[in-house]
Amino acid sequence: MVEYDLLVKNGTVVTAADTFHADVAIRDGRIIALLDDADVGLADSVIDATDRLVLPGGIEGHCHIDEPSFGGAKLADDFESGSRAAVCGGTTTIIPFAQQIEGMSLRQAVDDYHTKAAGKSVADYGFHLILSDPNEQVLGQELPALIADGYTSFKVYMTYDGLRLEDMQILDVLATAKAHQGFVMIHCENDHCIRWLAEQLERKDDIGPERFGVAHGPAAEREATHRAITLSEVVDTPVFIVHVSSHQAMEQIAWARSRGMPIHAETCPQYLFLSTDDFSQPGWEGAKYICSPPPRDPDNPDHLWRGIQNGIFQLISSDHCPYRMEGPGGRIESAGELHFHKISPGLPGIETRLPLMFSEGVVKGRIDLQTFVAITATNAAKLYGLHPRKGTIAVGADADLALWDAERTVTLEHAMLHDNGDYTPYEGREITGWPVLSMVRGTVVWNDGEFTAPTGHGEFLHRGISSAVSTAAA
Ligand code: DUC
Ligand code: ZN
Ligand code: ZN
Repeated sequence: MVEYDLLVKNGTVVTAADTFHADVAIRDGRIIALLDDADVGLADSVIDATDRLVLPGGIEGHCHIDEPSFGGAKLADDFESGSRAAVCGGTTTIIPFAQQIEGMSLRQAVDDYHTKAAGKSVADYGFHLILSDPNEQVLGQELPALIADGYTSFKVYMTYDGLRLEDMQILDVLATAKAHQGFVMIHCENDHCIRWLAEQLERKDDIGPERFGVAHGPAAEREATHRAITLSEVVDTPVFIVHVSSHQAMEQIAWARSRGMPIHAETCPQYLFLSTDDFSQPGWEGAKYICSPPPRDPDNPDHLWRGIQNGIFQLISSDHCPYRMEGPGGRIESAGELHFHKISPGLPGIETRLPLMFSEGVVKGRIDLQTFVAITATNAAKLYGLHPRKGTIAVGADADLALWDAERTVTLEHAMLHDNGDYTPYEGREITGWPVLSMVRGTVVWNDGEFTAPTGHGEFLHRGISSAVSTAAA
């Protein structure tokens, strides 16, 4: 008699709480038992996970896929290439953004992204919304209805033309979030400081890529982070600070958390592994590292690692925003000149997020396996309303698994990755530990070099209320 569709046998299961030996029994896409020594005769098929770590598939809570351009260049990934890159890197759920263009209804934005993703994503997916035009109709009707439909988180920007909201508007968004149990993510950079600093540099014709880090300096991020905390306090509702790059901004978050304020935050691999040294390389090479906010001084990563160890950051996200450098729609063509503010900002990273964090975090002893799972999967599931269905290995959860070879060493090259960009900022890095198999709802989608599921295997996820919001209300 067959009881299991699939048995993952002899692996070492790792969750945000424990590490233990167990066989994972799967039926109808869900985990139905964790067993000591399961009978292979009861399974339709068996994966031998001897010498493998069995982790919950990663959840990518911050990525830009098939979005309109940030500053001219065309984003390289659609839902097919972006989700393929995700699953090859051990990530099985992605939550990209559905961006509202000014003047467009939010519902229209969401419908457009459904069209972009359907039949293409191999990973399961939800959408955060980007609110660029929070008018009365949007805040009074569309947003509450969309929250009720499972779009429970939304991003607002303090900078970027066409996206930037004034503080009054952010307060209105926060008030709507509070009333309807939404969760607000904020891009924190002081727009006036950036523009003023950029103008000073332009006047001196001092416009090389490394000047991006001056115009988008840490003071602008620190001030805006503190302002976001203040806006959250005024409305009395939680916020999530996205892509924290500097220890100065992190210190604001630590300050708020030490006072019990419901401020949550992420940082990204680019702020842990890159620095101003990278975008100070000559010519277009430096342009490859421009993202907003930018990587900081070489001593900054040590501070951020301490923030991870101390729980100031709940998530590590990639902020995957890939461009090609070369060719039509690439960064070089769209910028036209080597000018720090004409180069579209954003870095690829959806596939390298987990291997980099495993190698530099777990293998180098900075974090333990439980923390690794928490900051790359479980906490995202909780904060974005997907737990306990996603982000853990437990009876009843979706069988979204990543099998890791903790010993495998790999030298990163863009040629081995699967996004549609034309470079990786991490070219040549030595990595120890590699995800060798990914499974989405019990279907193996990637098996050590081979795609094994049809394009479009991924399903849309209606998400519940963020744990940040439900615990703040308690
Ligand atoms: N930062 C980037 O670098 N790119 C896209 C969006 C963002 O906030
Ligand atoms: Zn942002
Ligand atoms: Zn982003």
